[in-house]
Amino acid sequence: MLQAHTAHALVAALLLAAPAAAENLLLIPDTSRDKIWAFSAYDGSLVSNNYIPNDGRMKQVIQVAQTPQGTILMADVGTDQNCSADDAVREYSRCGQYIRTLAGPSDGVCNPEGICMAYGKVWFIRLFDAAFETGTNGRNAIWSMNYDGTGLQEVCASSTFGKTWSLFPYNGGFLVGDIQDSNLEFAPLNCAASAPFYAFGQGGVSMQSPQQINKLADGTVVAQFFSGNAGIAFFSPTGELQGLYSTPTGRGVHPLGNGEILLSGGTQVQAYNLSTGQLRTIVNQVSPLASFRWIAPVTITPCPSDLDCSGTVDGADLGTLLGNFNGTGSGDINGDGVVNGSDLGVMLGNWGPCS
Ligand SMILES: [Ca+2]
Ligand SMILES: [Ca+2]
Ligand SMILES: [Ca+2]
Ligand SMILES: [Ca+2]
Repeated sequence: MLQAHTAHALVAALLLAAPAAAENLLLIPDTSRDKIWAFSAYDGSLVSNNYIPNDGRMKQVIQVAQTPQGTILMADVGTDQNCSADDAVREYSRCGQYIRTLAGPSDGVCNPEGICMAYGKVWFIRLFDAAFETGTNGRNAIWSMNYDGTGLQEVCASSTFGKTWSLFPYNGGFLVGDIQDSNLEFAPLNCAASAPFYAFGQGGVSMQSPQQINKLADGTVVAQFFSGNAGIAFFSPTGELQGLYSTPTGRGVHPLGNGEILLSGGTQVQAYNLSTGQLRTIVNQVSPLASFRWIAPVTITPCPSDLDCSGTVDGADLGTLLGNFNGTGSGDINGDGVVNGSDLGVMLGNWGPCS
């Protein structure tokens, strides 16, 4: 039978075990250091410059996307635009631990980059670059798979996909950035009527190498362009160019909760203020050099009792806690320096799936 003070501690811990608030973050790969940075989804402030550390697997992660079960998928084009073993879509836990590889060259998937969740599945671009990739029958295409990696298939390979790069779900299909002709193209899921959403040169400007595409709350489509008239471009919902603002970033674009727009690329992460037209620098990481890619939202539900980050508080976590009981280390959930009944109470209060 529990002693009174232990039972008291258990009750207190159970009362404290209410789930912590979920954290909304924006994750940006840094392909210079091969790690993932995290920023506040509200105002873009830096949360961590090493949110998912370099694990030796990441070679050139362009974009991440979060599955409904909370894991993080990384689209990695590998060391170059050739098709090699380090090209992959990999799955990581919400704690940033590698879980498994879901797609790679043995599946016909080379140079995966733009990745997103839409229409109940995972979607990504498979880039074919004739200058690099030889000896395969690959082509530029949109691929999909289920959240668990099953059902992997090429869905759409339009003849107008010159050299596809970015992917954004839009109007029942996708907007696709083509870095060969610098068009933004709309492709319905069956590719039946793939056509320019915005064709290069319209409006008398010459934005080239379209990168991330996104949408603002009012329906305005935004895209970053990396060369030519580089910067952030604004489009009506039907693709008329409405504005162009030169930026030093040219890669990622994502709306912030405070009404600003987060921009990424090169060594910088900046916020663009639509009202004032001003850029606010959040990070300019020159030494060691950063190379920021695209911006993806994630919601991280804290689950400190899930000691092994499996997504569930279960017997494995309990075993670790009991193994360290009256000592230190994994299982000190409340951080008071000792693993004891208080931590056990918290764990029992969190028992089951994390979210
Ligand atoms: Ca590659
Ligand atoms: Ca095209
Ligand atoms: Ca666990
Ligand atoms: Ca403790």
